[in-house]
This record gives sequence, structure tokens and C-alpha cells, in this order.
Amino acid sequence: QTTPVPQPKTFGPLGNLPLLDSAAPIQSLVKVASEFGPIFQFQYPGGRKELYVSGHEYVKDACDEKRFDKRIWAPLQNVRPFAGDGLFTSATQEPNWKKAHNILLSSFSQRAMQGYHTKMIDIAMQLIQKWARLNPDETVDIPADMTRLTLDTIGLCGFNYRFNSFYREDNHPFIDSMVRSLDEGMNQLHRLGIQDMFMIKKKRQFQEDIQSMFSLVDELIQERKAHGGEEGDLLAHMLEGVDPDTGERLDHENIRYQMITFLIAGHETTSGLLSFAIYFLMKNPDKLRKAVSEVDRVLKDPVPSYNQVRELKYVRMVLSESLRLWPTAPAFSLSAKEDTRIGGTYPIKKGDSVTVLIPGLHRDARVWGDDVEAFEPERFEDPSKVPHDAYKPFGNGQRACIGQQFALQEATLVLGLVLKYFELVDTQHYELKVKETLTLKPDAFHIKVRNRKGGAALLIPGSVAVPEQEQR
Ligand code: FDE
Repeated sequence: QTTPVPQPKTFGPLGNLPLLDSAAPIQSLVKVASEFGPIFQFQYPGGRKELYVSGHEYVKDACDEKRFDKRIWAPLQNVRPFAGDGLFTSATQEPNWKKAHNILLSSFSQRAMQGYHTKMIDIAMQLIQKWARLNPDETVDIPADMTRLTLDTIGLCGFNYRFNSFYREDNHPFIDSMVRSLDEGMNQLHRLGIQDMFMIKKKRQFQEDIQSMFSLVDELIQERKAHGGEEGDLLAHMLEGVDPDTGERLDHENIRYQMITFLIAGHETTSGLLSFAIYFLMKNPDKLRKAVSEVDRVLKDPVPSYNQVRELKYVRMVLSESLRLWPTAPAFSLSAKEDTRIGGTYPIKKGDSVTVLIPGLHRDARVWGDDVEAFEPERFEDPSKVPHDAYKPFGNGQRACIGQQFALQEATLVLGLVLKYFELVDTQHYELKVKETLTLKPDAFHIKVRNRKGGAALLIPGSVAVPEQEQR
């Protein structure tokens, strides 16, 4: 005898769909979880059912790799037209997943991070210089500038390509294509079959956007093959790396998919992370003071060294806590490899799927305590006290985020520099609204930044005396 999985009440043929805000599906599901508990079933039109979990005991089972494997669920299926069998969107059994994983893992090791430092600084200083030159009445669109920064960083570190986003008001054409395609992929999720058939213009645009993304990466590949270039960056590893298991290299088509994958995965999520971290610090002055005092103690030189960034322990905790409250990649999905049970109670059949709602998991008060909504970076002070089964901002197991160290290194450096040089001013008394695409970010988040004393003004030529002998 088994207890049925809780399910909200249905609305005829629409099932539970009316409970979903199509602009914020994950937040809607997390809300359902707060009413119906850590495991519930949700029915979509056409009778399709999904199982959602956000309690640590269920997630613990779903993360047991002996019994569950990553599932390429609908949101990932819909980006396959341009991310193909790249790392993010390939099933574990597809040959290119393991091959690319083997070849690219070393590009993301802690050791590899040191090699990216100069390039990360290059882009971070572009942001600092831009903000240092703002007039007192100008505001900053935080997610927009953070997206410029993270795109440029993965472009430069990964492929030695400069998107030069800080030198344009509008987006690089690649970004427009990418954002429209991701958007179209999301919208396809909520269209009924018959509606979708009439979207001829959207479909043509989708095809054009995909072609334009392909042609940029193809040019980068051709250029690199023709003229050589950076050794040891991601593109070099993609072109030259040999998989020790099969003795094979990645083929051209797969390299194209990997490059698009890294450009997408490497910038939306990290820019959301930086935006949320700035939001939380601005709203929590005592934590902000603590972070600033660490930065002032550690970052003594105008430009930080790699080791100084590694020393910013509290800033790193601020990022971990931001990812707890708003994990920017908010869900992942698994399917059962065998008949099993979840939470010791509910039977699951081989092939059935489970989707983890990460913002719900990260608010499981039974492990995190009653103050789950409070922003407390101190939760991460002692790594042995972090409830790891209830903290999955980077996914799970062998399919966890390959870019984790990269994202954290970059975000720590940038947040450190922002705090070193600027005061954050909440002129608009911003109230958090979370925007959902494939990822989460604060919507319409504008603030003012003011140069701190002895801060970034020093970086502007003319604000420091030019040495005698160089004057004419
Ligand atoms: C992945 C990932 C994940 C998982 C998903 C699933 O499972 O489906 C997650 C959750 C994540 N990721 C998250 C994140 C966050 C952040 C900030 C990030 N992430 C970042 C980054 C950067 C880069 C470059 C990346 N990232 C990348 C990546 C990739 C490639 C992947 C896939 C892997 C495999 O192999 O599968 C991921 N990522 Fe991340």
C-alpha cells in the first residue's frame, strides 16, 4: 500500500497549468511546493505528469547516481537546435558527453584558473573604469553591465575573442541572436501544438539566429586553425585535446556546439549571481560592511593578484549565500535508471523523472533552520556545517557544473573590485523582482555607484599627476 503523491487540484483538460505563471514558471512551482510540501505531482495539458521535489530527503535520493541520471528535459531539449550535443544538453549516454567531459575537465580545474587571471582582470577593469567615469546623476543597470562583463570574460578566456560589450550601447549581434533563441525555446514550452504551427515568422527568425551564431563560432574556429593563437585556452583544448578513453578528438560540429554552450552557460548564470550578490549586500548593510572591510584589508594594490582573490573568504561566502537564496540555474531534472523509491515512500518506475526545484531545496527549514529567508553568509563559514544534500546550486555528480570554479573565481574578483572602488547607493529603493529566462536574474535593477575616497578616480588618467620628465 502506498500513499499517493500530493497534487494540487486540477482545472479540467488544463490540469494544473493555471497555477503556472508562464513568465515565472520556476517561482510558481516553488510557491506550489510551499503549499503542497517537499514532493508533489503536477499535471500538464494532455495528461503529462511531472514530479517535483524540494525536500532534502527526496533530493538526496534523486542525486544518487547509481539510481538516477540527468534527464534532458523540455527546457534543455528546446535549446538543442543550437547547443546540440554540447556538454549541457547531451544525455550522459551520448558518446560526445563523456568525450568532451574528459577533454575539457582540465580547462576548469582550480589549477587552470590562475591562467585566466590576467584576462579576467582585463575585463573586470573595463567595468570599473566605466563606472568610475559616470556622472553623479547617472544610474547603473546592474544586470546589463554584469552580462557585458561575464560574456566578455568567457569570450576572452575561452576563445581569445573580444565581444567588447563595454564599447557598445546595444548588444553584440551574437547576443541578440542568442537571447532571441533562448526566448523562443522558452516560449515553445508554453505553446500548444496548434498555436506553435502558426508561428512561421518566429520560426524563420529562430533559424536565422541559429545560423548567425554558427557563423560567428565557425569564423573563430577557422581563424584559429589558419593562424594559430592562444595556447591552452578552451578552444585550443577543444581543437587539440584527445580523449584518453577513445583516443579520439572532438569533431567540428561538436566544437561548434560546445562553444555556443560555454558562451550561454558561462555568462547568463554568472551575471545573475553577481547581480543578486550586489542586491543582497545593498540590502544588508552589516554584511556589506564586513565584506568591504575584508576587501580593504586584502586588496591593497590597485589591481589584485590571483592569490589575493583566493583570500577573499567572506566575499566568497557572500556569493555562496546569494546562490542559496537565488540559484541562477534554478532546476535540474533526472530520470530513474531502475524501479526504486524516493524518500523511502514513493515508488518510482524505471524511466520516470524527478525535477529538483533548487530555490525550494535551499529553503528547506528542516536543514537550514527557521531563518531561511535571511541573508547570512556566515552559514558557509565552516564547510563541514554546510548541509550539502540541501545545497545544489551547481547541480549534481558527474553532470554538475564544469564551470563552477571559473564562475566563482570570476565573481569573487569582480565583487571584490566593485566593493573596493564603489559605494552602492539604493536610490530607487529597489524591490526585488526575479526575471526568468533559462536562468534567474533581478529584473530592472538599477542603482547608483559613488566613487569611494581614494578609489577608482585614481585609475583615470589626468586625475593623478603625470611625472615631470614625461611632460612637454
Ligand atoms: C552545468 C550546470 C548545472 C547542471 C545542470 C543540469 O543538471 O541540468 C548547474 C545547476 C549549473 N551549471 C549552475 C551554474 C551556476 C553558475 C554560476 C554556473 N553554472 C556557471 C557556469 C560557467 C560555465 C562556463 C558553466 N557554468 C558551464 C557549465 C556546463 C558546460 C555545464 C554542463 C556540464 C555537464 O557536463 O553536464 C554546466 N555548467 Fe554551470
